[in-house]
Amino acid sequence: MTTQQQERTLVLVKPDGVRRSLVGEVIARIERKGYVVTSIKMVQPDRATLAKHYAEHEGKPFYEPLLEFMLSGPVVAIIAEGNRVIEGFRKLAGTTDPTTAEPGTIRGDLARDQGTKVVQNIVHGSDSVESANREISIWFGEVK
Ligand code: DAT
Ligand code: MG
Repeated sequence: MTTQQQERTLVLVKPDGVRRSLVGEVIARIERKGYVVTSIKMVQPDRATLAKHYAEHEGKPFYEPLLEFMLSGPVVAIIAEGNRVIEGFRKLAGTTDPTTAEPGTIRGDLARDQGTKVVQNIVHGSDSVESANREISIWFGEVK
């Protein structure tokens, strides 16, 4: 736990979060935790970018609804840095299903199941160092 693991993670504020003006709320939670936002941009993603980002989910029942949802409006892409930020941001985000995500987390406090085919849960966060490097290069065109 004391080992230095200076990391970067890719955070997306998804279209539901942007529509609901929760960009500042997400950034505030990242910063209050002590992580540093080092890059940020708003983008209207295209299908090819999203297909790369969500390649691991291709073929799953929620894949097409997921891409449609992510195409439904702009997203804010953020690189956050800090010791163990990959795990730390996933904890800030809460579990995937917003109904059962713990209160105190982004998803637990701010999202709910809307009965749609894909869960709309405000944020994405990379789940490993490999994913973070891959996703940062997809959204920011660079590798660590
Ligand atoms: P996470 O975003 O928590 O890493 P994931 O990578 O498994 O979750 O899935 C990507 C997104 O797809 C997730 O944020 C919401 C949606 N999703 C995942 N599993 C789902 C399911 N069983 N039904 C509906 N949507 C789902
Ligand atoms: Mg994931």
